[in-house]
Amino acid sequence: MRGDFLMITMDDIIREGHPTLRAVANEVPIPPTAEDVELGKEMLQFLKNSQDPVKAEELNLRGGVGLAAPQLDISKRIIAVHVPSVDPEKPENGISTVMYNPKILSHSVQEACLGEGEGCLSVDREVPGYVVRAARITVSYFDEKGEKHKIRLKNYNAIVVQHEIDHINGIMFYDHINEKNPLHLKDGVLVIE
Ligand code: N9Y
Ligand code: NI
Repeated sequence: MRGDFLMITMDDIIREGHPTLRAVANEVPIPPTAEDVELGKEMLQFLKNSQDPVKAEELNLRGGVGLAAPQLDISKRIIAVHVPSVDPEKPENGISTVMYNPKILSHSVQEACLGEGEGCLSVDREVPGYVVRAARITVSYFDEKGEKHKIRLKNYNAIVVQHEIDHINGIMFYDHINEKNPLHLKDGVLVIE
């Protein structure tokens, strides 16, 4: 446990092989405790720092769009996502938030994957292959005030949130890759470039 909070860096992130990454994380009390609120803030700040070229270089951070508490060896159902919109005219296309006890309520039949495959800050190797997920999801979560939200996400935002919710369920991205043929894609899977 991190008693008082230091800035999160790459040294805080556990790597594959660590059992916490394979555990199902525990729900957190709602409203979140002061400690969990602080943790969420630090997780989001880490993502912002990691995407700031100057800070990322100074702190030696690998750029990331999402982080889940289990990656810090904290087995709690807390995730942070920071995906700035690519279109400055439409900031609402991005997503930047901390979610407590997030839950996928429903998902599309349509599937999607990133054309580049996926990586993970807890995985220090390239794992080639398509990570096929739902193209759209409806997610409920609680914010730092204990208020409940229900949102629909699609495409890249949906992929990121599914990657993070997988972490709180002990699932790694490569669990979704077709073992025999990593680059095989069924018809109808949307490829996000
Ligand atoms: C951090 C992962 C989460 C994403 C991987 C695929 C979907 C969610 C992460 C490893 C290195 C690259 C990095 C990344 C990025 C992308 C666009 C813009 C800026 C959380 N993680 N990455 N994975 N960076 N940066 O493991 O962000 O995609 O659980
Ligand atoms: Ni990850």
